[in-house]
Amino acid sequence: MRRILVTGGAGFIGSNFVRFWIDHHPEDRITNLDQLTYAGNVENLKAVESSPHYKFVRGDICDSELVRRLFHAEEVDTVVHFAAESHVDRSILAPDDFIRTNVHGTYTLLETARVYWLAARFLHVSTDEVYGSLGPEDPAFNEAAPYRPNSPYSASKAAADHLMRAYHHTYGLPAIITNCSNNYGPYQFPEKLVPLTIRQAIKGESIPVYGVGANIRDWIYVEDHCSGLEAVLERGKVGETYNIGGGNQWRNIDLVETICDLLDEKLGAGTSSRRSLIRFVQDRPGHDLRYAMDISKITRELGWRPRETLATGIAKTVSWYLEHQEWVERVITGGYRDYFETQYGSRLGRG
Ligand code: NAD
Ligand code: TDX
Repeated sequence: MRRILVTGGAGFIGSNFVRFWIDHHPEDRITNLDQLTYAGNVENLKAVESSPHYKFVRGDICDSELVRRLFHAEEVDTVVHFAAESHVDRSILAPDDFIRTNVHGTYTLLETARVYWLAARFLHVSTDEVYGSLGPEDPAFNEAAPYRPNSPYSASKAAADHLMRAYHHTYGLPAIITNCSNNYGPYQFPEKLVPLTIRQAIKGESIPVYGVGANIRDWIYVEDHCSGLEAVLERGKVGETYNIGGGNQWRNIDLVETICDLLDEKLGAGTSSRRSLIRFVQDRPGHDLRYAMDISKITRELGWRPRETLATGIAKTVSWYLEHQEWVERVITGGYRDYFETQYGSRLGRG
C-alpha cells in the first residue's frame, strides 16, 4: 500500500490523476495538498471525496511547516507533484507566482522529502516546453534534448527539473521527472486552447487563434497522461527522466477547425459553420513554433503507449464539455469557489 502525497490534485491533470489512481489502486492512500488558486476546483473531486482512502488539505506547497507536518502525519512514501502555475499567457503577464510556486514550491517539497527521507519515489510532473521550440523538420525531443525554455512558465518548470536532478545526484533522493506534451480532456480550465475553443463555439462567440494558427502542439488525452504516470511510478527507474506524449502533432488552426466541425455535426450548423467564428489575433510574445515528443524510451522500457488518437480523444472531450456546460460556467463566473466553503468550510473550522 502506497501513501501518496499528490500536490495540485484539484487542478486539471491532478484531479484526473486522483480519480484514475483511486479507481485503479483502491488500496493506496492519497493526500491531496492544493492551495485552490483560480485553477483549483474541488468540485472536480466529488466522485472520490467520501472515500476513506482520500483526504483533501488546502494549503500552499511553499509552506514548509505545513508540508513537513503532512509528511509526518500521513507517513508519506510517494510524492506526485502537479502543483504549479501552468498557463503560459499568465506567466507573460505576471511571472511572479510562477517563480514562487514552480521553483520555490518544488524546492520546499524536495527539501522536506530530503530531511524526512522518502522511501519510494518523488515524481515531478513537468512539460515538453522546457526543451524550447522545434523547427518544422526537426526531430522530436528525446530525453537528451538540451533545456532551452522560452517563457517564464517554461523557465520556472526547467528550474524545478534541475532541482529534481540535483537532489537525486547530490542526496540520492528517489527523484523521477516526466516531461509531457499538451494535455486535453475533461475538467480543463477554459483558459487553455481546447476548452476555450469548445466554449466559444458552443456559445457562438469569437474564437481567438494566435498569429496564423500555424503553431504545432503534440496533443495527449489526459487519461493517457495518467496511465503514463502510473507506468513511471510502478516501473520507472529513479534518477531518470521519461518523455510522455500523444503522438498527435497538429497545427492549432486544424485543431480549432476540427472542434468547430464536430460541434456543427452535433448541434447543427445553422446558416454558417462555426469556423466562421475564428479570429486571427495578435500572436503570443515569444510563441514557440512546435513541440513534438519522442516517446520511444517509455514505450521500450516501461511498455507504455497512448491509447487515444486526437480524433477519438477530441470527440470524447467535446461530448464531455457539451454535457458539463454548467461546470464551465461555474468556473468562468467563479461559482465553484462557493462549493469549497459549503463542502469543507465547517469541516476545516472556518464555516
Ligand atoms: P492547473 O493549472 O489546472 O492546476 C494546477 C493546480 O495547482 C491547481 O489546482 C492549483 O490550485 C494548484 N496550485 C497552484 N499553486 C499552488 C501552491 N502554491 N500550492 C498548492 N497548490 C497550488 O494545471 P494542470 O494543467 O493540471 O498541470 C498540472 C501540472 O502538469 C503542472 O505542473 C504543469 O506544469 C504540468 N503539465 C501540464 C500540461 C498541460 O498540458 N496542462 C502538460 C505538461 C505538464
Ligand atoms: O486563445 C488562445 N489562442 C491560441 O491560438 C490560446 C489560449 C492559445 N492559443 C495557442 C497557443 C499555443 O500554440 O494554442 C496553443 C496551445 O495553447 P495553450 O492551451 O495555452 O497551451 P500551451 O501554451 O501550448 O501550454 C500547454 O501545454 C504545455 C499547457 O498550458 C502547459 O501547462 C503545458 O506545460
